[in-house]
Amino acid sequence: MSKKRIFSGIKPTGELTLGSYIGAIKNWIDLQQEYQCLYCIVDMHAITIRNDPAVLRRRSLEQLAQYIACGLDPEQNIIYFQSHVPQHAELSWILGCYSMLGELNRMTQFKDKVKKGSENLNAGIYTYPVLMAADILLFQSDLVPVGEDQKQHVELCRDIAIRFNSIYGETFTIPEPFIPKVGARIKSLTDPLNKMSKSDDDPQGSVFLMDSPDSIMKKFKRAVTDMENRVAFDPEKQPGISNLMTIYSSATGKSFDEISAEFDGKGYGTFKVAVAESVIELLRPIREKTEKLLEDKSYLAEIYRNGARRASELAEPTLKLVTERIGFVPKG
Ligand code: AQP
Repeated sequence: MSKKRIFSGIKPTGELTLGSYIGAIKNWIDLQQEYQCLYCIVDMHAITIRNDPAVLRRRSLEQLAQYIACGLDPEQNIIYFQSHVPQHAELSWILGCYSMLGELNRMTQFKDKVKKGSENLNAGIYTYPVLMAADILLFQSDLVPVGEDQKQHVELCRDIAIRFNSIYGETFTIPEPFIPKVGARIKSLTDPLNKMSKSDDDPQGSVFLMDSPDSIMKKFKRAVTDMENRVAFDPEKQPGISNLMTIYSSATGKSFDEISAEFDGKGYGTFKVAVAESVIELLRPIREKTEKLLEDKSYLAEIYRNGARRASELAEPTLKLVTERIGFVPKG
């Protein structure tokens, strides 16, 4: 039996964080043996915000190096830049014609951005979930590993696929969201009610994969906690401590009970230093390998060219089937 297929991606809108690693990449690594995986740098999604072109290019390459440094095998997985595979944009246009305004209006991420009153509320932000549906459906993906916040977009993708299939007959595989239990959402160190984000205005809230050990230690020492003075997992009453426990658990493999026992009566200061040290050791090899990979741009180019070629080959039969079904004249 052929392996089930997985598509996932991260947009290069900022430096990758510990949240990107624990919430996404770490899970991808666990999946790479069992599934056929496409791991994309979704640069087309990144341009819904304004970027300095040189910075976007640097971040995109850095993100590719980080995928590999984190342990993704470029032979086993298809790793590529979204903009190098034009079928993403082609299918996105078609699927846009099968997506209803009412559906897009209901997307929480879009509504949040409207509520925040961003100055750059462009059409790309609105149609972002359609492009995401195209990313997934283009490869007949079975599973989509995403964080809790992206679940609604995967549901929309399923609805679009079901609609298309019901009009034209079986065309798309209906994908399932795959949400990890631990680390589903890593919170900001300075604002533990909110997600740790690449583009957070407060860089003290996020630990970046390329942060120096010194900077990581400082960020954890300053992390917001509470007055309870006990290391217990209680996200309602103790969101900061619970977040630090999730991070520590992910870095060391220890359970929450083990962590509570280890720091019983020891105070938050000791706990914060232990979390920082575990993260420093977790990220050290990733940072060092990324730096090394970035020294050899031709190796990276070989990976992304090869990835784009393989992704494009895999996408072509689906796009051909879709265009036939909707009535475009075959290219011949
Ligand atoms: N803090 C997090 N905890 C758990 N998972 C996270 N992810 C990101 N941050 C965390 C997961 O990473 C995947 C890729 O996300 P993305 O970069 O494409 O979009 P995002 O979720 O919007 O990430 P950011 O860092 O918050 O980016 P910006 O600041 O640009 O909006 C997703 O599976 C996501 O859940």
